[in-house]
Amino acid sequence: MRPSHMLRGLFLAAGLLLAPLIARAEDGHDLWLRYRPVEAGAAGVYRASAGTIAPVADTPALTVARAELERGLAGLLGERRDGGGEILLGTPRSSPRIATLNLPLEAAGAEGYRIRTLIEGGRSVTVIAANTDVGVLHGVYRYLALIQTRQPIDRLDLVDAPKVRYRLLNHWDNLDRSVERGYAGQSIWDWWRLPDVRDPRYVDYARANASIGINGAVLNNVNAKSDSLTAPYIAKAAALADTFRPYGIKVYLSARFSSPIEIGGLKTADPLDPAVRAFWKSKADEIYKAIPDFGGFLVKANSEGQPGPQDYGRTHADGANMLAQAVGPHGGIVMWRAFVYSHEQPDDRAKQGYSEFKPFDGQFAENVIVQVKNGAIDFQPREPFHPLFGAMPKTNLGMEFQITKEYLGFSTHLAYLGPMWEEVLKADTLAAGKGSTVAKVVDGKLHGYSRTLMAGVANIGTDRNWSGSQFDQANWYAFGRLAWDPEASSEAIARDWAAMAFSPDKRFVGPAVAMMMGSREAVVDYMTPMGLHHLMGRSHHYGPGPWVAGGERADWTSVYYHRADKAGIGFDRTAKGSNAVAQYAPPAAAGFSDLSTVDEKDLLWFHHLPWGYRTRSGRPLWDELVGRYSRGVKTVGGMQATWADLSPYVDAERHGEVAAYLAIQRREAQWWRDASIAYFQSINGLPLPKGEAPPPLSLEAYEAMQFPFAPGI
Ligand code: GCW
Repeated sequence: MRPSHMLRGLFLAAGLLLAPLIARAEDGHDLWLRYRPVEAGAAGVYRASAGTIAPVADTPALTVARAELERGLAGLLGERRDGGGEILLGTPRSSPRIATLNLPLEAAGAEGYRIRTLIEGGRSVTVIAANTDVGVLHGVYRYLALIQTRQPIDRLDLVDAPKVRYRLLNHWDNLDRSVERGYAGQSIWDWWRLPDVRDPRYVDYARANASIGINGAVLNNVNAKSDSLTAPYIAKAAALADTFRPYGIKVYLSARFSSPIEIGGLKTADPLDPAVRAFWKSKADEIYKAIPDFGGFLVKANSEGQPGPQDYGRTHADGANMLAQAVGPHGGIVMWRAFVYSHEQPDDRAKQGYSEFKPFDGQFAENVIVQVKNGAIDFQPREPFHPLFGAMPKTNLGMEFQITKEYLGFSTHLAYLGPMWEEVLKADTLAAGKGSTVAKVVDGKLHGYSRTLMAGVANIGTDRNWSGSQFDQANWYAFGRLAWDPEASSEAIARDWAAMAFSPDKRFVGPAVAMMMGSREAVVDYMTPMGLHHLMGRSHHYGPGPWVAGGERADWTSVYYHRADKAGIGFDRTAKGSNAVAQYAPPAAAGFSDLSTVDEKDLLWFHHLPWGYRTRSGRPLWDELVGRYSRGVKTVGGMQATWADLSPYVDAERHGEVAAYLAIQRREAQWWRDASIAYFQSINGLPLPKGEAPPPLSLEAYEAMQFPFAPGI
């Protein structure tokens, strides 16, 4: 044997011996698709039914479905699985065997699946069947998730289908690879090297999305550049579309409304001008030539300085319908954002979206979806549901959530957003009687919408762990699951994620999920308790800035929102104040207006109250606020302790990373508490409640802190 061979042999032998002892280093790159081996004790049972995979028809989606199944089973159960079971996947059209089974597949719809165990000649055959190839792929991911979360798979009979038709990520990614409000590195879209170079990450991105049912991606920032609609960029988008297609994911683009001027050589972008309409029609035709299944356009118009139809005295409906007419013949849609507010408008900013859109209910084309943020201001740690939900029965309304944590501590604070989204989706608009939940608006049941949409502003970037932190992956995951089923439980989703991303061991999942479920409320407590909102540092939104005042526009300041003075605090949105409550259905408005019925979590969103106002705890408002700030900090301390205890179940790399982030969060939670208290105390002159520590620094010291390099702008 040559010495080099001998050495290699030695290393191999040593490696084999040590392998079981050394947990594989992990960096989170595999997301929830880690497919690590099932414990020896349980693996046998799984191997008995998850055996060989029958051949599939040679279509792109079925090919990736089979490959994913093989990859997942090989990881979970090993390459050799000769327990006798067989897995059969396909559609009645692609598989004669499945066709003869005559499985009821109506409930699987166009993207769902049915999984059923049959016994054929004494051996188990697991059938993963669907009406479409991509439905089969979704079924494969569900099947793998059952094993990943250690559910039984030997007697399956389940059927599932998405309740929402368009389940989209919105990337606020710029063409120079910076990401607006991105905290996970640069954009994963390497626009410069596309279309020639197709980063393998694009495939993993598609796999991750398909595994949770996301079926579309808006590639570029809503603050859009017209360049995205030029031929070279269409070709780049087409390369991504080609990569995503087998996974059932379509590409969409944000369209800048003034493109006819910037790249079309026209003098106007007036939506009623025939030349402008012709521009958009031919632009759509050009895109569909390169991307036959192009999804459509997302538009931010007449908002925060973006161009729009109002520049020409036209309406949102005029603008949206023009684009809808251009993509309609190709099957495309237009998502028109309702996030609008204007500095010329002195009215409460919370009212402006409703005021601008409600009058046009029924005037939008059938293939337009008005995309509404969950709350009326802007992705705050807590907002009451947006008053447009329930108020536009004749207009398709879609939900826009923000997965990236612009206002919840960027990627260094652990905040699981599932409960926040669930809270909004479960909120009852009372628009058509009790049970008119936001979820039922969004899934179309309440008003019979022809098209339904859930969009999430992505938290994905070039960081190895994709989302900037390990736990922020859970927000991507939860968004997909809730888009599929807006009535799902965020806690059940957290359990699945924790089991797949870390460990299915109950001793891990229980405490980890408890920590996740309380994490968003902790952020609310230490940043903006009891209905306070928009108190973050100016423009970068990093850290506390309750003192922010002056500057370009009032509704970009904190004092506009908290309205604190010597006498009290809070934004009066009742009939005595801005009367924003009147935008809700009357019973909901009454509930918010009445101090005896409004939930204390929304108290200062709707009411301006004296510092001595008696809260439900019996404490005066000021004491209650201080108590909640402190409680938030304490909760983070508890999260640190929980995480420390979980080290036996987590690889050292990820455990260390999460611990380091929690230390940042603990420090910043304390900073939030201290700076907020210092500021409000300077306004009300009140003493701190007994036992509450005074802020260690002066208010001036907090105010003087500058963060010129905060990420995400
Ligand atoms: O919250 C604000 C953000 C902007 C964003 C805007 C929007 C894309 O601070 O960065 O712009 O919302 O949703 O359009």
